Amino acid sequence: MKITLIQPKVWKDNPAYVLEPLGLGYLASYLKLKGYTNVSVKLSAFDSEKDIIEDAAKADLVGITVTSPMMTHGNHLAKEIKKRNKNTVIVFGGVHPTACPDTTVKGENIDIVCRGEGEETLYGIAAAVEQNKPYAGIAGISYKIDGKVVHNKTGTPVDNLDSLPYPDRDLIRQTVFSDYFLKFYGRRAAYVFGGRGCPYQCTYCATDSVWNRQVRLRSPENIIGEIEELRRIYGVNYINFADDTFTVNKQHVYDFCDLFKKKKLPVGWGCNVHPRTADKQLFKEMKAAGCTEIWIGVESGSQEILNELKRNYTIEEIKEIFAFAKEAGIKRQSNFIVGTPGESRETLKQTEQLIEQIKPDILLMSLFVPVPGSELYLKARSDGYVKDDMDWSDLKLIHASLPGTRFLSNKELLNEATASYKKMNHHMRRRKFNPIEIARSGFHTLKQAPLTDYPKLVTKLFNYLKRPV
Ligand code: B12
Ligand code: SF4
Repeated sequence: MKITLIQPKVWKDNPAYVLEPLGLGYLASYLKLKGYTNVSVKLSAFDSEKDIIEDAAKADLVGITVTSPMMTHGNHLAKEIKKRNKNTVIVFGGVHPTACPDTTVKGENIDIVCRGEGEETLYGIAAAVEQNKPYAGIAGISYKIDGKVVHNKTGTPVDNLDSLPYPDRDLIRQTVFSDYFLKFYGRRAAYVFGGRGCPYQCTYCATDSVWNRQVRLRSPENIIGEIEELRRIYGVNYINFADDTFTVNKQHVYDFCDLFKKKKLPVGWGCNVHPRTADKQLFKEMKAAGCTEIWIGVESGSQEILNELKRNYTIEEIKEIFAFAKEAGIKRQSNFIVGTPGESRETLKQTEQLIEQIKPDILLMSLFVPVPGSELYLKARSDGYVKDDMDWSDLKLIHASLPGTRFLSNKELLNEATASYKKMNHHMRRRKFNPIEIARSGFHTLKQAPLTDYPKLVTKLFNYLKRPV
């Protein structure tokens, strides 16, 4: 039985912006564990469309992973595959189909939608396809019988994450992605998912549609085993934890740091932190165990907006957490969303003020988009601003098709946001040529890199310094 798994492109005019598809890596290794060894993974970022379609058309089962902006290309691939082989069973999975199972499965070239976690579900589908059995007993899927959509009962999330095999890194081409990180960020990095589920309920976030709010964590031994493998086989020297909130359970982080230190792994790491889940002591431990940077979704400098987004912290807590991380010597990346429904000139000003006060080391600002799976998406849909079957590939970081906020028209919002970004970027540029910071970060990178990576790192440094400011 041949199975092909595919990662489509993201946006129409910007096909990149994908990283290693961990989800497909998990699905592939789980299928192999269960005896389905003829599995290939095709990545639109690297494989030609012809190659992907031809390979998939020879498969008995095709699995396509999609976030919302991948839907357009995912649908296109499904159509081309079905044109060549109408008997191939095509399954869509990932956050978009999970959030919008009805509209997704109505697509004429999609046979099944997987809702939520996919390992056990895809295995169930593979067994049914192989034995030509009905899909009735497979939990977590939606499909059609005589054109009518049927939703089977919801699947049970994997309780013991340590029972899952590590993602198949060869099939998802870890080396290529790690090389990309080395070229652009000076370190051979890989994504690792240390736990599933987030207890918070931020209104702009879609993550709980796949993972729900119940947090499940892999043991420190299991996570570190994966990191050792990444180091040994792929030469990885930096881990980006993709967990929604790596610090969700402090004791777990302490245990992880203890083991990391005992193993003396020459690997750095970074993770997402929710301000309510960390403190001074935790940051010190994390730093001692190799954490070099944290990413904090601050989102806004306005307390009203934070409350409206159900962010669950105060501006004071933000300031405190940034100060703690600085004291521990951890780089702080702050993410802000501009243009959520309550945004006004005043709240934008408050955001600028907060940025000046917390002085993040890396600043990211993006424009609000109500993504499927989030509470704000449901609101925008009931207000008629977005439709389930709209062309999601039009949604970009800076995009102009939304109606604006309660206080600013779309045009005003874009003008204000652009001005604000320029101002803030200027603040970041002032920090960019701080020689102490350059020396510190250069030393850190060299400490973690194998000697063979040194030439590339020197070229990277020159390019960085040459870049116009
Ligand atoms: C890492 C990450 C990224 C990386 C790229 C990841 C990649 N592989 O390309 C970067 C930083 C580039 C990124 C960018 C963006 N991201 Co992002 N990202 C994530 C994050 C944090 C982790 C993804 C991950 O690795 N998960 C781990 C794997 C194991 O899970 P998985 O892929 O979902 O797979 C499981 C199931 O979904 C299912 N499954 C998945 N595919 C399939 C296929 C089949 C056939 C089956 C049966 C099952 C199945 O089974 C898998 C195993 O259980 C998630 C949040 C989250 N916690 O998931 C957001 C998330 C996916 N991102 C999101 C968004 C909005 C974006 C951006 C649009 C942001 C922006 N405005 O630029 C872009 C879009 C780029 C893109 N690739 O789609 C949203 C998606 C919402 C939506 N409706 O699409 C999420 C959910 C974040 C959120 N809080 O809302 N992202
Ligand atoms: S934004 Fe972060 S903290 Fe909030 S629900 Fe999503 S993953 Fe959890």
